[in-house]
Amino acid sequence: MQGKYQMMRQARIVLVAGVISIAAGTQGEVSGALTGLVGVVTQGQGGEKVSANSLPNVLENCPDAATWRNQRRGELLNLFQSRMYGRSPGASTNFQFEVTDVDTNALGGKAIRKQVLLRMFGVPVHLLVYLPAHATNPVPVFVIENFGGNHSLEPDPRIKIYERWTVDRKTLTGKISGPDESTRGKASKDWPLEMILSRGYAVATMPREDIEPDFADGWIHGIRGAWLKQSGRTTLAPDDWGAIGAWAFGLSRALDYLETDSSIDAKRAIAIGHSRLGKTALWAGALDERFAMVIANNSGEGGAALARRRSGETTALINKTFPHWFCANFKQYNDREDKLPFDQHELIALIAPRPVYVGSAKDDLWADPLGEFLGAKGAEPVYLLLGKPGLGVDKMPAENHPVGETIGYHIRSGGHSITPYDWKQYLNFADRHFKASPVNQVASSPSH
Ligand code: GTR
Repeated sequence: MQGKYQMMRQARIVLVAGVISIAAGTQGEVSGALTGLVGVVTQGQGGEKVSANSLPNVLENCPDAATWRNQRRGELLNLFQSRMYGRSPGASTNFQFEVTDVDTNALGGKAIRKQVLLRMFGVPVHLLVYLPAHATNPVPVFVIENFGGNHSLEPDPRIKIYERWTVDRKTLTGKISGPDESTRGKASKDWPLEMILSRGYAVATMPREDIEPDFADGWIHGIRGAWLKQSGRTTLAPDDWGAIGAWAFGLSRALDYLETDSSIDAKRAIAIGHSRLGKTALWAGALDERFAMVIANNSGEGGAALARRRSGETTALINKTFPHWFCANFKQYNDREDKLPFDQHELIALIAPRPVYVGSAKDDLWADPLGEFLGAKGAEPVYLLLGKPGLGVDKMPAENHPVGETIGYHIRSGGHSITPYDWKQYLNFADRHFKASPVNQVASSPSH
């Protein structure tokens, strides 16, 4: 899908207005003191000028930290809920969990692996947790949803395998298939578990399709459908949660479980995700302040990338292909991004003062790397207001040169994926903020 955008010219942003604004030439040159993004003009697909807009001021009527905390943050959160991601139920009372399997000799003795059955509004969600085997203290944890099922992380036959909802990419309809043994370990290159565990972190992951299958009518079969039924209703309201809201809810419920696990330090929980699940991680971090850190890898449109740039995927395109991701109200902004009462820098700002990291990839033009950088940069005024350093640079960094302080950013060479390089930067960033100590691993013979 990305191919047809490969020819897209690098977007240009030029200063339009504002006391403190951003000016950019090509991707790689973003300059200007930035304590508030005020105006942008974008050039988009084909290089023609597509819009001249004002980027909403994240600190509108917000002179100090107390006003941010007591008023502005709530205003913005409410706007994102009512216009974009929809309103999710609060912490669910209809939530249970059961630890169904513990293996103290996973990954050749390097890991403890737990399988936990979560139930959200009665819907079963399978959580897989890897912990470093030899940690002496509770460890920080990456909480992340996966695309391929838990069994895709690793070829270990003891990871439970289930029937799963899969989506036909052409018709965008779903069907239940499997369990498919041939897909065991198929995504292992995206999951450098040994590296993560040896750095002293746990990983807790679950398939997104357990929470909601990823197609237009998928919600009927997931937690939104179960919740609606239990609320005694049959149709979703225009501001009810979309699939991203449901997946974000799933991350929070996983954290509910992790808070009960004494090997985990749930005060150092990181919401992380790739692509649509990077959008999910940002939304989860905005809603649930228990997440001490948020990482969005290649999250693009509806994630870290500024919508007003209309570069790569646009609001109309995302709503057309994935009508279930956002609430129905969001469709009002198809081709009308300038009418949105917010932009994505304000989503990232909702995570402040907690550390947040935005990861881009050079060839991932569909996700608009410069838009992702500007989203991260645009959140900086709130970090500064709250007494934290933000991104700390004004220029888009060179490829494979991570930058940032409380807001981290890199643009990796290559395309749309989450790679060991990305994970390494996220671990370095987490180490810096959490000061985790690496775990001494004891090598032993493989357990499978
Ligand atoms: C694309 C979609 C993007 C991104 C990606 C993914 O098809 O247009 O917004 O989320 O999928 O999740 O891999």
